[in-house]
Parts: sequence; C-alpha cells; structure tokens
Amino acid sequence: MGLTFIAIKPDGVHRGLVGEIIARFEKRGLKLCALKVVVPEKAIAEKHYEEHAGKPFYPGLVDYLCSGPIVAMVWSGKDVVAVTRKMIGATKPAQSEPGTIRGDLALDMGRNVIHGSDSDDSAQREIKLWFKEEEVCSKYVKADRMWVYEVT
Ligand code: IDP
Repeated sequence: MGLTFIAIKPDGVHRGLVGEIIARFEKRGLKLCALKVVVPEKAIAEKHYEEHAGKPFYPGLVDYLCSGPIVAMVWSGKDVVAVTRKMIGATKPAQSEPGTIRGDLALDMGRNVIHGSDSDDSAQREIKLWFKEEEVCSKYVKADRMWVYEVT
C-alpha cells in the first residue's frame, strides 16, 4: 500500500477543521500512520514548496505555512495519492467540486486549508522532510482491513 503526506495548513487548524478533515480520511478507509502538530521552520517550508521557488506567490506561501501550527500526517491505503488528491479538490477553491475538502471548506487559493502530495515521488520526499523514519507507523494491520478491501 502506498503512503502520502497530508498537512492541514494553519488556517485549517485555526478554523477548527482538524477533526472534520481527519474524519473524512478515516471514513474513507485510509490508515493513519503518523501525525504531529508543528509550527514549520522557514527552511523546511521553503524546501517543501521548492518547486514554486521564484514564483511571485512563493514568499507569501512560505509565510502562510509558517504562520501557525500545521497538522502533519502520513496516510496509507490503496491508490492513496490519487484518492486523497480527489478528496482535497482543485487548488483554486472556486474550481473545487462540492464534496471535496476545499470545495466544502475553502474560498481562497492562498488559504486553501490542506496540502496533499501530488505523486508517489513527492510523497516520499515530503514524508522524509517532515518525519523521522521511526515516527511513521505504516506496518500495523488495521482491524477493519477485510471490510475495506477485497482480500483474496
Ligand atoms: P496544490 O496544493 O493543490 O498541490 P500547488 O500548485 O502545488 O497546489 O501549489 C501549492 C500551494 O501554493 C497551493 O495549495 C496554494 O496554497 C498556493 N498557490 C498556488 N498557486 C498560487 C497562486 O497563483 N497564488 C497564490 N497561492 C498559490
């Protein structure tokens, strides 16, 4: 099963959306492998968003991520990157479908509540950036596994 890195951004924490967002991933059947509340250091935020370095919105984006605590998480499951990206919705909330996290809970691209890795390679890079190896518990078997997956 794959892994992905998910972060509830500072606006999501301040707005009290942590429980609502985690509940959506749990109800979908995904497995929580790591979770911590952290105020990002600037260097880590810069690294996290390094693909956007040089773009006009980059400094504001880094300041936004560092502006308060985030909830950093690792989730696991079948097709977890694709599934969580769909659940998160489009980057621009106006284009996020209702039923997605951003489509239900956000209005502004610069305050779009949540981050999710966009590929398996990004997920690996981001998990390594935010977590030590021993902080990620991906080996346990979730008790509902046989009811979430068709086990052959
Ligand atoms: P994603 O978060 O949907 O993967 P990315 O294109 O990777 O979207 O952009 C990362 C984050 O940067 C977005 O979630 C959003 O908060 C911010 N962002 C992206 N493009 C813009 C922009 O044009 N103006 C302001 N913020 C932006």
